[in-house]
Amino acid sequence: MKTHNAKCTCWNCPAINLAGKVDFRACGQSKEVFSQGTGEDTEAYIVAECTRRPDLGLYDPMGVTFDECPAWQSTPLGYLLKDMRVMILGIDGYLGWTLALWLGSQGCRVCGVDNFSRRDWVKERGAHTVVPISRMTERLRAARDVLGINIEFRQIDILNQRNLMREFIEEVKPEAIVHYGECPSAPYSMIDLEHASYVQQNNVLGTLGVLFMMRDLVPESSLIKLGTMGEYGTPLTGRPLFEGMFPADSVLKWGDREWSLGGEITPRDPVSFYHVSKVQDTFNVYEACKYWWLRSYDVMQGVIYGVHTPQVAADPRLRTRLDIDEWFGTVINRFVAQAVVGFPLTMYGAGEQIRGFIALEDAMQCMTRLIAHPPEPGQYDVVNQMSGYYSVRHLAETVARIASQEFRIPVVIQRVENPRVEADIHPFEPVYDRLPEHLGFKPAVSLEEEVYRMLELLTQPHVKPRIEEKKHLILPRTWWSGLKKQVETLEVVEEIKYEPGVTAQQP
Ligand code: USQ
Repeated sequence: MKTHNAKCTCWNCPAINLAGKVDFRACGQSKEVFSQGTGEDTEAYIVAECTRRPDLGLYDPMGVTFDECPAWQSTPLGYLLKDMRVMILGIDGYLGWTLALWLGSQGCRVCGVDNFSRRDWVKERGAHTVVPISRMTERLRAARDVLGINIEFRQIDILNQRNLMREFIEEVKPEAIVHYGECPSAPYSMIDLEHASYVQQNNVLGTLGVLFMMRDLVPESSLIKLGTMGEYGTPLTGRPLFEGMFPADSVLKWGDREWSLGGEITPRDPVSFYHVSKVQDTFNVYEACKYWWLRSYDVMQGVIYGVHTPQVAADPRLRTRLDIDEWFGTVINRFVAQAVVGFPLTMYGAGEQIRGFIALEDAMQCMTRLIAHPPEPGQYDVVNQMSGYYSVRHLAETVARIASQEFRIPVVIQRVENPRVEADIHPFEPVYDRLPEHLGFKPAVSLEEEVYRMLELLTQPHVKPRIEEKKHLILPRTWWSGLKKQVETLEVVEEIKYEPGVTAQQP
């Protein structure tokens, strides 16, 4: 079977220790230097020692491929290291919990940390997850009883309890660390100075601590760090949004002179103080890879949406959270909830803003493929993780159409004042080739399918009243300008009524 990582070698594998006649943690050294000479006679040679197969002794790290190594096992998502130890930071969140169950069912040994701050932020705003979720102890028990997955959990604050974090990493020696442990909300970071400072400190300094711990304790482990497509902004020139770095053949032209831009980090133009924190992370992670030869994928994820994976749907106690308030609800999740309770869908401004999107289940597939294909020592790499891009108007119309035609819910779409400072009419050309072309990602869920699944869940009697209860938190009141008022309706755009006689069926 041809898989995306079959020909990776021990050079990529986190289960090795590197040794050799060279200061291989110094910056600027490349694989080529070592592959040229592996003999005693050369100045720069490097050897590997396998922590899983110590019987191999010292050997050439490029000599064994994943498809030759018995520690790497073939799965539908590529070769995966047997019982791979994966640590998830932010394991109690929307993505973290979903990934824990997903990876557990792929055979990984999953552990994770969380300080439950997502639950606290949402509570602070007076909101709640509309899909009920269990306490962590209940979640862990259900994972074991229903799915046979044992997850090792520690309640740790990454930023303020660095000693505990250090001890846990030392104890587990994770082979991959997935970092979801940040505050993910642009509007939350724009409430006031206190919230902006909190988000930046929590995110940037929390991550910086993790980088130092990885340097000291698990330098061969890979870091899969959640960034955001919003780091790039929406440049009005229409310049493509490359995957982190300029491609090799790009050129900077000024006057009659030209320079290659290949490999340089592309310009960032974040759209909130939260997005700025992600840009700062980008540079910190990049530097750590350069100084210490850490290995990292910086995942520029589009706006996430959805409720479904086979694991979270397996039992009500395993469900992941779903927020729909102005601070923690992402746009599609909000539109579906609004449709369910007859609240006119809130398109901000012209509704022509375009963003990249990815369904929850597809995001899980991408993360697994990244974990299965660890970067090389020193490799800082970026993927744009999305499966398509749409305007906000297209999303509103899609939700309205499916709700009315399939669920007999009439839907009104409105345009409201845009509380954010963002271009609402702009070009948008994201490049998102690496995951599908190099890592075998095939989106498995269409926008329509996931909206349908969401409507199915959100219309349930144990969910719908929880949306009704928080209806007053739907209209945004956090203005980027600092204004203190609720947004007003600019226009009622469309009213889509269900057609009598149309029966519900899955698209
Ligand atoms: N929007 C509306 N109506 C709404 C909510 C949002 O028109 O009721 C618009 C916003 O103005 C924006 C777009 O929809 O243009 C997306 O907004 P969002 O709230 O869904 O997403 P955003 O604030 O960009 O942040 C979310 C996640 C964040 C992640 C980011 C990916 O909360 O963690 O980094 O998506 S991206 O947008 O690609 O930067």
